[in-house]
Order: sequence, then structure tokens, then C-alpha cells
Amino acid sequence: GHHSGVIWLTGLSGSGKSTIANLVNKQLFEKGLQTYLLDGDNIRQGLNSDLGFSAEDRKENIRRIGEVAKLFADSGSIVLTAFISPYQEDRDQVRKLFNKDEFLEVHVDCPVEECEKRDPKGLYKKARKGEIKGFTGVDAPYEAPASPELRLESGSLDEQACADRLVAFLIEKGWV
Ligand code: GGZ
Repeated sequence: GHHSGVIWLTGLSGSGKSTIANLVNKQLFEKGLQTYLLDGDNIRQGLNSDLGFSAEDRKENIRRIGEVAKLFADSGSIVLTAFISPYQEDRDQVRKLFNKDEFLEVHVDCPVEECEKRDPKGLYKKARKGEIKGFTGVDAPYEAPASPELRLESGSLDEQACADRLVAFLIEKGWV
């Protein structure tokens, strides 16, 4: 048997959250575990397509994702989520939905300068030009987790190395 629960990745746009979550998801799947990945592709395009990027909409985005994650965890899955989730308060509200041993907050910690240098989708550039308003790390805040269960330094470690660390941590914690 294995542990069900939520692995909540938080970090800036371009920090590597989605890539790391996908790599971990793949590794766990190959171990035969029941997993599910929630990210912008399956949430912001569907369930949350009515929400934008104001502080209020981000709060509601994260609240709904927390509730969906809980449903999947209740059904026995290990859930990986990959959202910026910039506000500590919103992440803490999600944490409250779970038992202490069912929620892991993972900070995908990449300096904003590095995310901006990488700028895989050209969004920082657009934000700097004022074509996107309220972009996290440019003109909207990111509150780094005060005490995450794990911090992955994705500015200096590549995505595969971050994924391997996360899997090692899950083994150490007895989740997988
Ligand atoms: C931040 C934005 C914004 C603004 C669009 N600020 O790199 P991406 O493109 O693929 O990831 C970002 C994604 C963030 O959505 P989340 O649901 O993770 O955000 S939150 O948790 O804060 O609700 C980025 C894109 O959406 N994007 N506008 N203004 N990121």
C-alpha cells in the first residue's frame, strides 16, 4: 500500500514546477502508484476558466484546486499540484483541508532573475513592457513559503535532479 495525499509545488512562473511535477508523476506511475497531476493545463483551461490573476481570483483558484486535490486524495491518489500559489494564507487554507501527514508544501525555489532570464514563454518580457499587468515577480507579489516541507533549488539544480530529490524525499517520508 501507499500513502495518499497532496504534494503542493509552489514557485514563480518559469521556476520549473510543471516540469518537475511531470517527471515525478512519471516516476511514481512507473512504480505502479496511483497518482494525479493538477496544473494549469487541466485546471485553468477548464474548471477555473472563469478566473484571472487578481489576488481575489488567485485565492479562488487555489481554494478550488485544494478541494479538487482533496477529492483525488480521498479516492486514494497521490496528487501533485503545480501552481504559483503566491500567497502564504491561501496555501495555509489548503493545508487545513488535510491531515498533517497528508500535505507536503514544496518550494520550487528559483530566483526571479533566473526565471526572467530563462523566460520560456516570453511572459516576463511582456510583463516588463506592460503588456501583462500584475505578473508575479514583476508587479505582483510572491510570498515564499515560511516553512515548506521541502525546498528544491531549481535555479542551480536541473529539473531531473529536483524531481529525483523529491522522489527521494517521498521515500524517506514513507509516502511511496
Ligand atoms: C502570473 C500568469 C499571469 C500573471 C498569466 N501572473 O508560466 P506559465 O504562464 O505557464 O505559468 C503562469 C500561469 C500561472 O497560473 P497559476 O494558476 O499557477 O497562478 S496562481 O497560482 O497565482 O493562481 C503563467 C500564466 O499563468 N500567467 N498571467 N499575471 N502568471
